[in-house]
Amino acid sequence: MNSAGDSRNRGHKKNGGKKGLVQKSVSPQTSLNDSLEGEVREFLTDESQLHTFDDLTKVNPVTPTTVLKCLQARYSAKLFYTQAGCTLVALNPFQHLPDLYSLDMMKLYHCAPQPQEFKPHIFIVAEEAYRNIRDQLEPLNQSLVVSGESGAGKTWTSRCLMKYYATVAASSSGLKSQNTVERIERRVLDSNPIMEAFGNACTLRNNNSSRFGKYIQLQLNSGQLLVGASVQTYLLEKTRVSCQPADERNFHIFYQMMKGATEGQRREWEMPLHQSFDWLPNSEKQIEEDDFDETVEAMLHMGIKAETQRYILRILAGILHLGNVTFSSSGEEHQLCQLPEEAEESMQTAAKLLSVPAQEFQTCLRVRTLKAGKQSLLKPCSQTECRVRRDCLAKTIYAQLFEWLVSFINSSICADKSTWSSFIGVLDVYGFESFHVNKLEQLCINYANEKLQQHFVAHYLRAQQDEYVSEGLQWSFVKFQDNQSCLDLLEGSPVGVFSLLNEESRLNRASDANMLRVRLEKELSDNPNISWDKFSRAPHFTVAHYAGRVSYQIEGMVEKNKDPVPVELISLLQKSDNPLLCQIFADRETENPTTRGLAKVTVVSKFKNSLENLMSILLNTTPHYTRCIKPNPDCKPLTFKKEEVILQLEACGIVQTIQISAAGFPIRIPFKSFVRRYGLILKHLKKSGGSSDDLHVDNDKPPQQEVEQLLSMVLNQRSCDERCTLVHCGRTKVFLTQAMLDVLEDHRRNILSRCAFSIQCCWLRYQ
Ligand code: AOV
Ligand code: MG
Repeated sequence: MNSAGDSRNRGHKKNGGKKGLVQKSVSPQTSLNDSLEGEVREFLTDESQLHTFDDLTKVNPVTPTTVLKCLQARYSAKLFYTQAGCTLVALNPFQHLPDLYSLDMMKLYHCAPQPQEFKPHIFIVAEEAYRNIRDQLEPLNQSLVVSGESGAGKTWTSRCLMKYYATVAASSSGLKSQNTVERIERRVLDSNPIMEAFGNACTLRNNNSSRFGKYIQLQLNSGQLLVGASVQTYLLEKTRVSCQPADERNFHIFYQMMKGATEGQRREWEMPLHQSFDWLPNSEKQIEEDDFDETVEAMLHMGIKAETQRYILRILAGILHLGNVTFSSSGEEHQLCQLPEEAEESMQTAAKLLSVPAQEFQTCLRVRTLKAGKQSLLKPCSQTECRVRRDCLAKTIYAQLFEWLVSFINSSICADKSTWSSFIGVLDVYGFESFHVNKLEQLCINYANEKLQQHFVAHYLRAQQDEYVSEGLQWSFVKFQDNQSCLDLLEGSPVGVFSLLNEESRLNRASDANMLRVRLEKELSDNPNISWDKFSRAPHFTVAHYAGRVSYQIEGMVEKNKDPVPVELISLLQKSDNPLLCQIFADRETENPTTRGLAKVTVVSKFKNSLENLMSILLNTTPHYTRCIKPNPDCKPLTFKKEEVILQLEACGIVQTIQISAAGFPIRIPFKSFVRRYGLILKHLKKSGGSSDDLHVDNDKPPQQEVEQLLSMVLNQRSCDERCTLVHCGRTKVFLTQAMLDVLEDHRRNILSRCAFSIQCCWLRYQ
């Protein structure tokens, strides 16, 4: 494992991007934690000072309790950001803090020679990534990974990062006023309200919950100015269009239309005020995201013309009317399901708004075409089948429209490859989910989190240990959880949850849920990461994730993975007179997927592929991790619930990260550089000790001997055990704690000032 990125990052962090040696931090906290004499780190005794620890690795002892206390004290003191070694912990303030994110604040962090000297802030992370590119450090491209549970502040933080770059790296003009965020910067920022209107919804956990994952790459030219961006999205929760969990809502855009439409639009969409739609529950709830004008304006800025917007909104209105179509059972297997009178009306309106032939529309929803060789057989659908087809139509249209929007946004903001030379990627993906009932979506989301956790562990924790080992250092590490075995369980081939699920999906068997359960139990019986609750009513399997155990419902999983769309529905949409609707389905196959057998791409295989792509991008970039924490489940300002927070700290491995960062030796200096900087201390000590050794530092002596001699003279008052907690010599470099570095720096400074003094005396005497 290459640890260059890690040690480089740490040196860089303390050093404000300058190569060479680490400067003593001048933050107010320094004096509290570091002392030249006596204890290296003070024990946590004075609780009134807890909030002053701006880096959790400096808290001693590092335990979940002390970390928690420290975070709580900081939260009360309105200090929402705290460093945790290489990770930034961001506590959600749940209140508007314009001063904390003002233009002045951006300037402060951007223009500071060493932004790390200021209080921890998301702008430090942003600036660090930006300076890494400026200083051409490898790997050049940067990834800002923002994680945390639902409502913790990932999307908010991602937006904040984008705004920072759109301001400090604005190609249109400098840091003169807020209005300078124009043109490309403006369009990049406008992608947010559009994607949030279509991809976010009000859930029990978050009024503005992202129902898709997002990775945005901000493209910088050689002058480090923002010249464009590209967006990649993951797994939109399209089931929400036709089925909203209790007390939750559909995607924001539908409510925005309902609340913000003009009279003319209402007439066109046949949507009088207070019309009720089955797929628009909880529309009485007022949330600030219900801002239609903002979405419309952002779409205009993005280059989506008024006419195209009209097509988009007609499609959405059509979907809403489709939701009011109900079917009554015919009672007879060979008879068509009937539509109640109101449903008939809704069906007509939906057909009109989707601009598809009404008769064919009705038939498609109620009749299945079975292909037997060259012959087609028509079979009336049962009431349930009709509903499934209706929902499927809505979900397919919505998902395809979302995909079209994302590619439109990309075409509008992506710069030509020849014009940009580096990028900063911002990753905002759904956090770990564990609900009462967990389905295929949760399995995919939690799998993504396992992958990210592995990346994090590999990059920061394992990299540290590996470097110690390769340098021959004996150091006992806190145990960290490696989640490879869970990943093997999920993605293992040929036997793993996903491969078995895919196989069952391709086999197209009748009782697939049962078959899947039988196969999982049989083929994964030895795996300690999976278990079965024999007594639960519906079949489940439970996975031991790094963040906790989650039970997944097997019923419906195979069907969801197949994600079948009846070909008749696709052909219908291709006949639409709505040019946009027609266009977005133009390339879709109308061949029956069952006849194409194994070639069918499943939901899981598609998701796995896009995740693999993402992981390979992350592996080739310098990562920066921000962990967002939700201090209370009710989204209330200034409320800190310890139980909630500790679970999140454990789930993201923060405590372990802090322990490793604090227990280890974060500063590493190659022997030669070490001698170059501190050689004069050795010379001085030899001289003052009356050593008969040659007083000048011997350049032919191997630098390691030089280093060891120097350290033993500097630390001659300390016991062997004590020395081991301060410094170690590896094969090629010295590993130090911050405290040891401070000792050396002070020695060096004293000697230099004494030299300067004697030179001055000589000079005076000479005069
Ligand atoms: P999420 O992205 O992590 O959840 P959000 O970024 O949507 O969470 O944050 C939830 C809410 O918390 C926001 O709507 C803001 O009101 C508030 N918030 C978060 N960070 C800040 C901040 N730094 N300052 C002020 N308010 C903040 V989800 O998308 O649900 O996983 O799927
Ligand atoms: Mg979000």
